[in-house]
Amino acid sequence: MCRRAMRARRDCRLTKSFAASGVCFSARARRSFLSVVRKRARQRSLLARRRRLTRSAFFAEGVCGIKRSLREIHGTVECLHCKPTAKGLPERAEGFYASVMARKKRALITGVTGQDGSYLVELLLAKDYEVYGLVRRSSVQSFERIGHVLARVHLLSGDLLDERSLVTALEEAQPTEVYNLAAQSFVKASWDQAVLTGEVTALGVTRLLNAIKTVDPSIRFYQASSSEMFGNTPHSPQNEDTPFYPRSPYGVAKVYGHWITVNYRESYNLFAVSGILFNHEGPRRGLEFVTRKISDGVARIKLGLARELRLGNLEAKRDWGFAGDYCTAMWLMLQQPEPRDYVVGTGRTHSVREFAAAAFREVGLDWRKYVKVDRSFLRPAEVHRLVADPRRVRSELGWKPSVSFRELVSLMVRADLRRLQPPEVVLVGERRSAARR
Ligand code: NAP
Ligand code: F7E
Repeated sequence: MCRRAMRARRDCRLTKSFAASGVCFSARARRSFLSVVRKRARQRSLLARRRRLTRSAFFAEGVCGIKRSLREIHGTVECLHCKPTAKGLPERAEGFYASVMARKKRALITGVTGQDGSYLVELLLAKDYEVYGLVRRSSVQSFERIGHVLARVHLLSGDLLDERSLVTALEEAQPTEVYNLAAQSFVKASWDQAVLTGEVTALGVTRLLNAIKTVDPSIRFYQASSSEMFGNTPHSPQNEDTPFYPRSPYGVAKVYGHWITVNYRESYNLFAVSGILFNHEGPRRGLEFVTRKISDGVARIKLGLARELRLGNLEAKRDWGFAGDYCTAMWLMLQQPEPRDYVVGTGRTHSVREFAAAAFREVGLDWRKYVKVDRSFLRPAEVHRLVADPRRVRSELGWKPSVSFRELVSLMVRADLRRLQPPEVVLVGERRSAARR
C-alpha cells in the first residue's frame, strides 16, 4: 500500500473514533484534529530517530534540528551548536540533548524469563531501551536465561492471571511498548491443563489489553501469536490470510489471543499487533521442546551420559528458525507507522526425523542407532506439517532469517555439548556458536 493510501486509511480510522466520541464533527474540526494528530506523529518520529543517535552523532547531525527546535522552544533562529563557547557547547543545546535522551523508550516484557524474553531483553538493551520485565511469584526464582543482563532490567512482580497486578506494573514502568510473551507455551501440556492454558494464554491477553486501555492507550502492544493456530489447515504455505484450524487447547487459546488483539485494535484504536511466529529455537529453548530435547540428548549420548533418545512422532514437519532473529521481527512490528499482523518464518520445513539425523551427524553419529519411538510422546491430535509464507514480513519490514536450518542444529548441539562436558575438555570451532548464545 502506498504512503498516501496508508495515511488516508489512518485518517479515516482516527476520524471515526473522533466521531464516535459524540463531539460535534464539522469539516473544520476534523481538519484541526488531524493536523494535531499528524504534528504529534511527526514529533514522535523525530524524537525516536534522535534517541537512537550517539551523543556525538546527535550534535553532528543535529545542527538544523537544534536550530529548529530552539526556534520552537525559545523563539530564536540562532543555531547554538554553531556558536560553541570556550567551555564547549552552549548550555541550552546540552539541555536539549539531555531532555531528548531523558525520554528514552521504555518496554515492558511479560514472559521475560522465557526463551524469547531473554533474547528480546538483549535486543532492547542494545537499542538503549529502559527494560522492565514482569515476573510471576515462585518459591524458587530462576533467572537462568537472563542472569547475564539482570542488573540492567527492572523486574516487576505480576501475573497474567491477575489484572490488578498488570495495572500496577504498567503504572510503575510507564512503558511505550509492551511485549506479551508470557504463556503456558508447551503444546503437549495444554491437554493436561486445558483450563489453565485458556486462563493464561487466552484470557491473559484480554487482561493485559484492559490494563493498557486503563493506564495508557497510547502504549504499543505486541501479542505473541503462533503458527499452531493454523494447525490442520489444508492451505500451504500459511500466510496472514490463511484460516485457522487449531489442534490443541494451546492452539485454541492462541486463536483467542490473536482475535482479541485484533478486536481491541479495531474497537479502541490501540496500536496492537499480533506476530504469527513459526517455531523458533536456540540453546535457551526449554528442554521439553523437541529440538532442544534432541540437541541435549545427542550431547548426552556423545559424552557417554545416555544411551538412547526417546521421541514421539518423527514425521511431524515444522518451519524452524533461530529465536534471536524472531525477536527482531517483534521489535520491527512495533516500529511501523500502522499496526499490522505478520507471519514470521523461514519458508522451509523439515521433519523431526531430519532434525534428529542432522543433530547426530553433527557429532559423527548415526541417529538410527540411538532414536527410539515412544508412544507416550504422541499427542491426542497432531499438527502434521507447517510452513510459513513470509512474503509480507520480508517486503514490508525487510526481515529475513540469518541462521539456516543446518546452522541452527549445529548451534544447539554444540551449546549443549559445551554445557554438559566436563570443564577440562575443550571443543574446537566453538567461537561462532558462543557468540550466538
Ligand atoms: P517460554 O520459554 O515457555 O516462556 C514462557 C514465559 O511465560 C515464561 O517466562 C513464564 O514464566 C511466563 N509465564 C507463564 N505463565 C505466566 C503467568 N501466568 N503470568 C506471567 N508469566 C507467565 O516461551 P517462549 O518460547 O519464550 O515463547 C514466548 C511466547 O511466544 C509464548 O507466548 C509462546 O506461546 C509464543 N510462541 C512461541 C513460539 C516458539 O517457537 N518459541 C512460536 C510461536 C509463539 P516462568 O519462567 O515463571 O515460567
Ligand atoms: O513439537 C513432535 C511433536 O513441542 C514439535 C511451541 O513453542 O512451537 C512450539 O510448539 C513437533 C510436534 O513444538 C517429540 O509431536 C516428536 O509435532 O517442539 P514441540 P510445537 O508443538 O510445534 C509453536 C509454534 C508454539 O507456539 C509453541 O508455543 O515435534 N515431537 N517427538 C515431539 N515433541 C516433543 N515436545 N517431544 C518429543 O519427544
